Amino acid sequence: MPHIVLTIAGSEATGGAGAQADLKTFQARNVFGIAALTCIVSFDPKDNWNHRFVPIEPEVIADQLEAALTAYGPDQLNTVKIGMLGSPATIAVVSDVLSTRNFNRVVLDPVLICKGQEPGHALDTDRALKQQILPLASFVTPNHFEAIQLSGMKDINSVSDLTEAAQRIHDSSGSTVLAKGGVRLAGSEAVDVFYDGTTLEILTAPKVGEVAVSGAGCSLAAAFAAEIAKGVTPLEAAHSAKEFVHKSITHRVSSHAPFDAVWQGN
Ligand code: PXL
Repeated sequence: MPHIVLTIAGSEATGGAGAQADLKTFQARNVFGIAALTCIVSFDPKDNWNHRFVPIEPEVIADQLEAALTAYGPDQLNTVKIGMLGSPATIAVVSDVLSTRNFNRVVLDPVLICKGQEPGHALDTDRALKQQILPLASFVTPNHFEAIQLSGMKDINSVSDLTEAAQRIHDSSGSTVLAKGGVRLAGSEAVDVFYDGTTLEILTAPKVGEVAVSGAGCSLAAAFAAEIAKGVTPLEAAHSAKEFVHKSITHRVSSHAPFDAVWQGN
């Protein structure tokens, strides 16, 4: 029997990011992936590929989670990855459901702002995510922008800044942090920082170009979730997720969209 991992995430119709990236990653890492959708994101080719964002009704999110959590009991399903939630109403329902089951492993990819959302609305969403979801997370995987938001730092310009952000986020949330530098920090290496309160590890892989590839962050968090579901230690999971995403970026897929998408296959 494979290990089972649930993703609670949005759909991104070009297939690079969101639930599609999570499910492909789960398959590639040999775990049985299931998904509850929180929103539908459709990039708009007529408007500079900005995000069109439609939330799914909270009751429909609750229905999906009821189906998934009833089908798979706590003995089978104890790892969940959370991606884009996108609205305070969605956050409230996900937080309620998460509190009803003692998931040992909640991996929060704290997708904060989606282009195309109202700024005021996005601020409410950020606040709700910090207040209601972050306290339930055992692991949090912020990207550069999210690490700034969650740590309260002014900016992150170096590996030591990213390290400080990871430490601050750990200290305020209690979660193990895997902070993703991606292409945002200068230099030839893509650097991530792992910090669990005791172990601090700088993970590196050569950058594959200087342009962000869609789905890299989602796939890193999903691969990390798949590995810990199998019982791998968090630090080992971070290393193997990093290697997996490096490979997935190397095999990226280009399209008529102005960004490439990671490919988790060969
Ligand atoms: O990469 C962040 C992300 C997560 N989830 C969904 C998205 C995006 C970015 O486009 O659309 C659904």
